Amino acid sequence: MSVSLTTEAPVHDAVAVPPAVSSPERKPLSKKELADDHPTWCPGCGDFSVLALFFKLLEKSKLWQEKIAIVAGIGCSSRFPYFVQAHGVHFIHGRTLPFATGIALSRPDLHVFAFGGDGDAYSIGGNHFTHTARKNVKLTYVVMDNWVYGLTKKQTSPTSPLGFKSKTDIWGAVDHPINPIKQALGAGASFVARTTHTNPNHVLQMMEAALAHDGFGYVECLSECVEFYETAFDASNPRKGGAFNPVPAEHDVTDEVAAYKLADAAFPGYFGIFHKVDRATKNAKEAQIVAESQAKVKGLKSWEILQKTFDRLK
Ligand SMILES: Cc1ncc(C[n+]2csc(CCOP(=O)(O)OP(=O)(O)O)c2C)c(N)n1
Ligand code: SF4
Ligand SMILES: [Mg+2]
Repeated sequence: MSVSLTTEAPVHDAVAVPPAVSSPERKPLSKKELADDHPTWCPGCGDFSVLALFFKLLEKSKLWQEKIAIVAGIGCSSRFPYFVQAHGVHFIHGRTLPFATGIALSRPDLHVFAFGGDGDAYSIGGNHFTHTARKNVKLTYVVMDNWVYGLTKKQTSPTSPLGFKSKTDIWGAVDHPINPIKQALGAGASFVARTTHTNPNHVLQMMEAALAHDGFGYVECLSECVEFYETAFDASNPRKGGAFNPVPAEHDVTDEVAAYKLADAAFPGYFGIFHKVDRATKNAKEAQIVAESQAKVKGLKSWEILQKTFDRLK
């Protein structure tokens, strides 16, 4: 994992926001080239599937490691950047999205992926989740939800169901859990999908669709913590007698109210794309403002404009 981002690319000097950079001529990177440190997750942890499918995603989409940045907060799932040979940042707990937003806005030549857990995303980072969704920052965010704080050894998380016994709720969780899909819809997310680590093809499909989305591509992925919440998702796993219910084919992904109703189904609920609409990204809006401002100062570089501002303040 590299921790520094090179700065040769123009920061805010670009008018158009180029898409994630891929090149059809270059050979796709293999898992061997993409893998970095050996994951430190417990054997059987659902996070392994997400990592394996992320490698597949990069290979399939021909995204080069020097053209992506991976940002995570703190948690077992947030160790993700260590395991990928690319630009990566293991940041502060819950602050994944502000950091990822900064990179996405200032480096339009990179595609930003953010990974994290339910605690990082919906608890300490809950406010950032809301605001990044409403601002429609162009990045791909995969939340590996295990309904528990894994790294800190079993505390109740915002998605732990009522009655879940943990170190913070020894008699069972009493607080109503949040529904991440409803939360994302309520915040105005432009792409909302749900998947589960036990269905690899589906995880890959959802990540591909999120990556292709021009905006905030959010994927809620059930990822079992075999150490502190084993069997949590059995009801969604056909191999354990559960049911994997795809979002009905007739569902209109542009219909937010229909998406909300689908998200209201009791566990195991539905899996697939709940919502997808085209809305201008913050990246495009900012690039436009910058271009218009720069047109007024004719050809000056960003630092020269900044210097002029400082000079005025003297
Ligand atoms: C500011 C701050 N508060 C609390 C912690 C302790 N802490 C580390 S990870 C974590 C929860 C992680 O849970 P989750 O995001 O669900 O990730 P998981 O380990 O389950 O993948 C907490 C509370 C911290 N590192 N920093
Ligand atoms: S504690 Fe749970 S979430 Fe963390 S690595 Fe182990 S199985 Fe995975
Ligand atoms: Mg968790």
